[in-house]
Formats: sequence, structure tokens, C-alpha cells
Amino acid sequence: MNTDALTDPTHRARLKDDMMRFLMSYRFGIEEMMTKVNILKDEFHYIHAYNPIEHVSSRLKSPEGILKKAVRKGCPLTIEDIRAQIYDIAGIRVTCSFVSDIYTVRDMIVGQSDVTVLEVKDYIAEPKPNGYQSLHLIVTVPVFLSDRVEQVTVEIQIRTIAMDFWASLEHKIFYKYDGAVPQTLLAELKEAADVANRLDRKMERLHTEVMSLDTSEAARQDDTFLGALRTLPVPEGLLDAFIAATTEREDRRGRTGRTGNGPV
Ligand code: 0O2
Repeated sequence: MNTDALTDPTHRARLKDDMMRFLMSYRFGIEEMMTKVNILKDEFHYIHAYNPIEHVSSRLKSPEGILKKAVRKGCPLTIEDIRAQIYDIAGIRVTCSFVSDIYTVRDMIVGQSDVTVLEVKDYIAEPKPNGYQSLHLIVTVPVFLSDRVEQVTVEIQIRTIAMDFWASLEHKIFYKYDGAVPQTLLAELKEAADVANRLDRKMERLHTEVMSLDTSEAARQDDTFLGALRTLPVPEGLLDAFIAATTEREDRRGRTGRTGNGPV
């Protein structure tokens, strides 16, 4: 090892600066992706009777966590290698009520023109042997910096509330036992994952049944959500002007027999 490089203050300062920039780009990647998911969540809240997104959270992996993962994966400890091999430095977690919502949310995210999908891991179609279920999307989003555009990798985990409940507990247990979880506990966790899976299926079936039967309830919910939209402040004066302009436009159209949205 070159000890001069280790002790040279200029070299150390430059590397520290590089590392800070590296982490900063992931923070911006999280902000970009959180904005996208929150826009979808809010749009559903205001416009639709039902929201597939229950909850959204994010986390930036700690430098210690990045180092541990790099060592575990045998990844060389350079910024370029870590960037290329570790995908979950920026992480977003979307929690949904039902399994079908997970795929709805996936479609809405991957359909966005500036999102590039690098990898999809469907641990719902193929759960891990321990019972872990989730849909993982590895994507890149552009981050517009002062002098360049950087494509930042973000891992999006999409799961139901039941899957999330299970994964949080399993994660805590795994760390508590430092990875060496007793066999009996592993078996119980697997059993709990199966129960969570059955619960997800049952809840979805009930939800589908209720949604298809009770149209009056759906209409009432529609009203409620449109009501939420109505709480957005639109000044009465602006509304009056808008109505007047629209009516005038319609009248002129009626007189000239024009249709369409072109200039009148
Ligand atoms: P933490 O502490 O959550 O950050 P690969 O890239 O395929 O070589 P990687 O990155 O482990 O390997 O991929 P994978 O399996 O998709 O896991 C990515 C993340 O998913 C993990 O990050 C966990 O957050 C979550 N995850 C995956 N498997 C499990 C599991 O069995 N139980 C729980 N609770 N979470 C899981 P980290 O860095 O492992 O952990």
C-alpha cells in the first residue's frame, strides 16, 4: 500500500470531497424519486376514489453500510466500483394495501420517460427461501447539477403493509442475532411469511368483492375525494373570470360553428 497516499493531506482532502459529492448525488436522486412518487400519491388522493400508495419513505445508506455491503460483495473500495455495483445506496420504500397495487405503482413509475429501469427483482412471484416478499426496481433518474446531468441509481422497494411488517421484524431479528438466527426462529418467521401472504390474498379478494358490489359506496367515496380537491384554494373572482371567458368562447364557437381547441 502506498503510505504516502494515505497520509498526504491534499490527497485525503480530495478523496473526502469526492465522497461527499458521491453521497450528495444519491441524496438528490432520492429527492427526485420521492417527488415522483409523492406526486402520484397526491394525484390519487385528490382525483381518484382509491389510493394504491399507502405510505412512502426513503433512506440514504450510511457510509458504514456501504462499506459493509461492498466488502460482503467483494466490490473494490473505489467510488467508481461502488457506484457500478451497489444499487441500494439511495432507497425508496413504497407501501401499498394490496398486491395488485404494487404492480400498478410499478407501471406508473417505469412508464415515466426519464426513468430508466436497470433491473427488476420480483420477490413476490419468487419469494426468498426465508419468506421475504417485495418488488424491487433498480432505476436511474437524472439529477440536474450546476455543470452536468448525473444519472443516479435508486432502489425502489414496493410491498404490501403485511410484507413490510414481516420484513421489518425479520430485519431486526437478523441484526439482533448478527445473522446467526436460530433454526426454530427461522422456521417461525417462514410460517409468519406464509400467514402474511394468505392475509394479503384474503384482503385483496374482500376488497375486489366490495368494490364491485357497492357502487353507491364508491360514488360516496368519489364525492369525498372530489371534496378534497375542492379544498384547493381557487379564488371566487378567478372562477367568475374563468366561467365568463369559457362561456364567451363557447358562444363564439356556436356563432362560427367552429369546433376543437384551436385559437378562436
Ligand atoms: P439494508 O440494511 O436494508 O440496507 P445483489 O445486488 O442482488 O447482489 P442485494 O443488494 O442484497 O444483492 O439485493 P437484494 O436481495 O435485492 O436486497 C436489497 C435490499 O432488499 C436489502 O438491503 C434489504 O433492504 C432488502 N432485503 C432483501 N432481502 C431481504 C430479506 O431477506 N429480509 C429483509 N428484511 N430485507 C431484505 P441490505 O443492504 O441487505 O439491507
